[in-house]
Amino acid sequence: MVRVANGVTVVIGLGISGQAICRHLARQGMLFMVADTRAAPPGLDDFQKQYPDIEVYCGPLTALDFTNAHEVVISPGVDPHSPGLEGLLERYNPATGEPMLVGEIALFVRAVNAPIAAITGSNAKSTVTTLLGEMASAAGVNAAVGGNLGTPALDLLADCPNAELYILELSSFQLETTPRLSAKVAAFLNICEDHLDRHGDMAGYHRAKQRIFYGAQTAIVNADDPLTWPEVSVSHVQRFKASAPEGDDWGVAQKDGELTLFHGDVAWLGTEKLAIAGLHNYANALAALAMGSALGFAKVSMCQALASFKGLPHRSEVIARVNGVLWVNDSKGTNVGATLAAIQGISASLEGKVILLAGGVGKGADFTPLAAPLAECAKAVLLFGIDAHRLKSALSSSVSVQVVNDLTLAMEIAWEIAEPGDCVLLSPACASLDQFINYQARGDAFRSWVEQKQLQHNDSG
Ligand code: UMA
Ligand code: ADP
Repeated sequence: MVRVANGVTVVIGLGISGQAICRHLARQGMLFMVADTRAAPPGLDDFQKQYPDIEVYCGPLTALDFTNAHEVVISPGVDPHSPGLEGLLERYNPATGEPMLVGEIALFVRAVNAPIAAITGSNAKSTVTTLLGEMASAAGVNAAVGGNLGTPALDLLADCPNAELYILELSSFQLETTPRLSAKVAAFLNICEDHLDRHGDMAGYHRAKQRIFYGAQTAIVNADDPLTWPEVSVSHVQRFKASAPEGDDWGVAQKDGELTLFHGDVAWLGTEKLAIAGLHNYANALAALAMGSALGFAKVSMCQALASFKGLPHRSEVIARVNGVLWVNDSKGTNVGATLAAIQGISASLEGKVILLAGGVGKGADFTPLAAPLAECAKAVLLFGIDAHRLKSALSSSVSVQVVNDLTLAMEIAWEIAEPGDCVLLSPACASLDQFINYQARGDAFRSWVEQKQLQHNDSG
């Protein structure tokens, strides 16, 4: 047994968040050590060079005795219910007034001295977080943007000490270990099955996401998705929906023959002015507008930022049109809800059929909601990765399905069967980690294959 010395904070995990937690504790002059379950966590050598006096324990958490620890701060990728951590979430810590085990965001809340705008949801977090950041910048507000996206939250405190606002994308993993966020504005965008392998079931996943509202002043919620509505009391609630608004809602409706974004009965911006497309993206725009309004941003600045926002790479990103076939990279579609949004967004304006490339790590999700929309609009589904056969069982009675070894093989088959007017869509409904380092590497592999094919095609033509 390795006994944690008296008064020492234990940082669990030496990944991106873990290292940010260490930097934060070092800045605060706290005594700390690191524990990581991996024999050789990535970045260990550099860490030890930078912090030669900090103890790093690599091995099972069950071999650690936390009795005398000051606090345990866990990385988001580690389950707080892992063996070895029993009882820590339930144990009261008299030094902090919080549980003995917390995550990085708890430390952020204690140290921050400007308001927090927080965004969670199964999908669209990064899009809305980025968009809100651009709205803040157009409105002349010095905002720091990060969290689950980009710079880890605790690094923002050091990098942007004069920020007037912190805009944080927060995952269920981060929220699960945040006792009280106290956000000025908290948005819960949508929820579909995801991360069930970690949270056990939808109830556990939903419970973690609901924590975004603890201590919030204003909640921004999806009018069409009651699971996003706060279960704790929040003074102000604003709703958005991807259809005509009711009452004071944010919504989208026809005006003078153009689909237009509305707040209540006031028209804000015609969707033809936007570079992002699809009803799901209009919902994202409305969520960001609702957040920006609650934060006091000027309407004109928000509309300006919205009109120039081109969307993020790997999210329904058009890569090329070759031989009349559209190739779209939605590698960030890592759950069923995202893939449904991509299929619906694309098939609405397609003359031909969709050829869907999907598969990877399914995280325990039920894939059957994809069957009916694919039956309507797909020519074929090409599956790869560890959960390809689970996807096949859910889809094969509705659409032509083929399991192949990897993404490259799927792209080669798609190239052969696609006809002018069709769209080859990479929207895997799964995480990438069985065959790629991350979703970006998967999307980059798709992009470079398509671009090379396009070059060959242009040369031969
Ligand atoms: N790990 C171990 N043992 C350990 C520590 C980690 O096996 O002791 C493993 C984890 O199980 C996981 C991997 O290492 O597979 C990384 O875990 P981590 O907690 O060290 O992750 P970080 O490198 O700190 O990155 C995390 C987020 N990753 C996760 O929550 C899994 C990053 O989000 C985030 O950008 C970063 O913190 C900064 O805040 C990525 C992500 O995939 C993009 N997030 C999930 C999502 O968006 O769906 C939640
Ligand atoms: P997150 O950070 O929550 O993963 P992203 O903005 O990165 O969100 O988008 C993730 C995936 O969700 C992409 O495939 C994107 O096309 C899809 N998506 C974007 N907006 C929505 C929405 N409102 N509903 C469902 N899926 C969406």
